[in-house]
Amino acid sequence: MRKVVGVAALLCAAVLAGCSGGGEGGQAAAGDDAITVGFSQVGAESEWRTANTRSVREALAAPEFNLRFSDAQQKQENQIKALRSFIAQGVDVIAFSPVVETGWDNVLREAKTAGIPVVLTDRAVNVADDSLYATLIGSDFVEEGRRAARWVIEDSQGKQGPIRIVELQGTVGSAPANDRMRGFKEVIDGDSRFQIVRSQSGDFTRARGKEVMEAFLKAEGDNIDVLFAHNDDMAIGAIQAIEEAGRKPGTDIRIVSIDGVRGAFEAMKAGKLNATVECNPLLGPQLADLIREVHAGREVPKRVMVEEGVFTQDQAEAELPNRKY
Ligand code: GYE
Repeated sequence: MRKVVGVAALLCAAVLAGCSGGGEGGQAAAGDDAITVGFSQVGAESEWRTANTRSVREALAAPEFNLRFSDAQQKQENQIKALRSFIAQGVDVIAFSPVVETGWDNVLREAKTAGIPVVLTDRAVNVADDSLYATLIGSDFVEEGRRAARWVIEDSQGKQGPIRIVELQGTVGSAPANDRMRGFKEVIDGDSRFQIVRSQSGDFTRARGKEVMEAFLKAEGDNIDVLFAHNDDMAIGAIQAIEEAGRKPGTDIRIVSIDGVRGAFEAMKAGKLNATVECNPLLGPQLADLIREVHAGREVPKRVMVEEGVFTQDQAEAELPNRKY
């Protein structure tokens, strides 16, 4: 690995806009037998992602690791470029959080041919051949969608239908958007009072969440009872849109979202968000363990799940000081 470091640094500078090493100012340098990891992150679209990046950087630190970090800015083409660059650099292990599920077969085959194991983190891929990656560490997004729907049903006890729901989807084609939508619908479809009247992507960002909610409000007027947002950031953007439209978020429109970031707990404390389903971004330590294992050539489980729960307004104040993201 040592010999290719010069080339790697060059490639890094030339090919990857967001590429940076792990050893930033004042930190220890990577040791001689450090594991060189190429990590391609989705972007910086949400509070969840920021916490996830921090956790990964901390866990894959020098001297044990030599981290090459690249930010894809939510674009698959950037990620494919980054992965090809990591292959050219001859990194020991590639880890990445795929922006979308499909379109990975070719580049993953290239990694396999080069003998570089791939660890998926956070989001899944849809490939014909499962042996193209070693393992996936991440949350059960389908279950998160089900949990959000179960909360809506519980919250609507004694209410008569029709109960009109709008849905803010995550990034189109991403595993969390596909799975959360599926899990939510599966449970909601079991109760005939509910109708999902609008469902559109807000790309997991506050700005888009606000814009799309504005469009929903324009189209549906006062006929929206519930908002289900695939992440907290979009819910927070939507809360602003609802307030600007002169309605009361959390009261006139009941809101459930996913992640459990600090901003969601603050919004719950203020009575504007009703519930958040936890999705833990602090995957760094478990990711580091899996990287150690695959690098040592040991067998790892194909799927590693993250444990998480659901929080409501009445728990927000007590739970807030415990939140680590
Ligand atoms: O829920 C959202 C982020 O992939 C689980 O991506 C992650 C999702 C998370 O942008 O906030």
